Amino acid sequence: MKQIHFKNKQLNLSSPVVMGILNVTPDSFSDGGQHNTVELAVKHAKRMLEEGAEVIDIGGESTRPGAPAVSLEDELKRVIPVIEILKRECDCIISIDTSKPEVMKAAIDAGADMINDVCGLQLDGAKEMAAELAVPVCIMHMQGTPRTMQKAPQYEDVTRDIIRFFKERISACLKAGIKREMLLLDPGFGFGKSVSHNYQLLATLAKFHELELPLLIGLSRKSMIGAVIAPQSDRISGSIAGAVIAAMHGAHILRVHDVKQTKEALAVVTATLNGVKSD
Ligand code: 7PJ
Repeated sequence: MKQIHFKNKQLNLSSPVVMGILNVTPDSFSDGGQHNTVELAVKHAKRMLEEGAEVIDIGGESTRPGAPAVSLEDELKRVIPVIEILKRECDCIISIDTSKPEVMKAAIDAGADMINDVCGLQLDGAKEMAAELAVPVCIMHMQGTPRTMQKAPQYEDVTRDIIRFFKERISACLKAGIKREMLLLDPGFGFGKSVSHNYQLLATLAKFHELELPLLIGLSRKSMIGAVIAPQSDRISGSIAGAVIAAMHGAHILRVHDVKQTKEALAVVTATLNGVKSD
């Protein structure tokens, strides 16, 4: 049975798990003020936990295409108070969505359980910090940087190219002292990929199982969903379809905004996968 071991908790991956997205950026909770932002963020996290999220992924840096960089100080100011309160008040797994080694350390010290790095531990000092912190860490693939990634993404074969990238990152991480069982992989939907790359990736997701590591998938409300439905759609049903397809291909953790709807859809996936097992 596949499990992720945190410092003082475990996560069972025998059926797909929901990670709720908690963006702690001034624009995500519209009224701006610092105290209010923290309070509303905590409230939103608690709601996602009630709806069945098992992991809360806290991010203080917008990685949307073209988004401005956030200073270390601002990122810390946004995420650390939220982590401290959730740690104290909730029994959940807290993931810190960051690429900066200083934020990784401060977040884990404040009570976060795992690291989610969209830069795949490629910034200076990041893999060494992850090794020192010795917590589970998700390595995501991105072609280019958030500022440039959507310009002209190019692959020979998107899935094979990303598998090759993961093999290289896995060995760099092992060399830096990270244990293999601490690693999770994410192909990074929307990060330096055209709509067609994203759907090729989704269709062939099961190929990533050759790496024998847990797969985390995020496609919630992304432009790949918007691209194939009416432009004014809220993208919720499309995102759920994406989560269901990913889970049917064996994705272990689904990173989503709409926890309640995704949980219901995944209950049907789990029942189906159990049906396959007992056939
Ligand atoms: C992802 C992420 C993703 C992981 C973001 C958004 C953009 N982390 N952080 N995977 N996306 N691991 O949510 O639209 O796909 S930020």
